[in-house]
Amino acid sequence: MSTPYGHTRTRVAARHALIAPDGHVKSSVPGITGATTVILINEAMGAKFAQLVVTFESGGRAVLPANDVETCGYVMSGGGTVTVGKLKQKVAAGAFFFAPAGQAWAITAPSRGTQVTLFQKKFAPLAGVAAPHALIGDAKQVPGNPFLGDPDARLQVLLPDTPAFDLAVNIFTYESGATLPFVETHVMEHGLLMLSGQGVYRLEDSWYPVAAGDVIWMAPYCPQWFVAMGKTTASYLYYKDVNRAAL
Ligand code: UGY
Ligand code: MN
Repeated sequence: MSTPYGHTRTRVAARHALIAPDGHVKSSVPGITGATTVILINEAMGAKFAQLVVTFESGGRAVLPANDVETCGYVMSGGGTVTVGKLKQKVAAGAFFFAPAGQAWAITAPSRGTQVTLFQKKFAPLAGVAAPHALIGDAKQVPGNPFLGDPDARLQVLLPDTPAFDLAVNIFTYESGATLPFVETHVMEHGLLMLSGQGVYRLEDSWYPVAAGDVIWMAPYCPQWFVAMGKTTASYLYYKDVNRAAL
């Protein structure tokens, strides 16, 4: 059944948000051409990072200059060529890249309809630790490990978990019926994209049915919990800030 006029599952609260695909409105973002770009999460919402989805036309491109922002990209569908500093690689769905602050990056020659999620953050350097390095990888090559011992809730950690990196980007895959083992409440902020399947997300004291294409923002200390439901596995891609001092 189609959604009745004047209704949406989207909800933007002070400390969490659910953004359903029906409400997307495009923005013009400098450096991105021949594409529809939607800024799903950013500082205007209360977040300390940005999450964007870019849908390319053929001939589109994203060519971003070096500055104090780091970017992690995940190819949701389609493919093209990713360049980060001296790295250059043809990529397909499931590929990801990390462009550190201070390095220019580009997505060129995308096939028509290629979709890429971008997480962007102002880099927080750590005294005495070298800056993180550029990388281009493939999520299919990253092992999924049982989360806190549960083989039905598997976590793929895409970026190196070392002090150099002040962000993590992971993929969480749940068998139907699997859950986050407890209601997490933590200092780290999240930006999340449902990649496949469906389930129910608890955010603070609200429970939301969610499905592929939905985006969620969780502010620091937003109580959070998930159960996968339905006849297929559910998976989501998510961002978190990590590895920096408490004060
Ligand atoms: O890494 C995490 O904090 C993760 N367990 N959170 C989540 O999936 N909502
Ligand atoms: Mn969490």
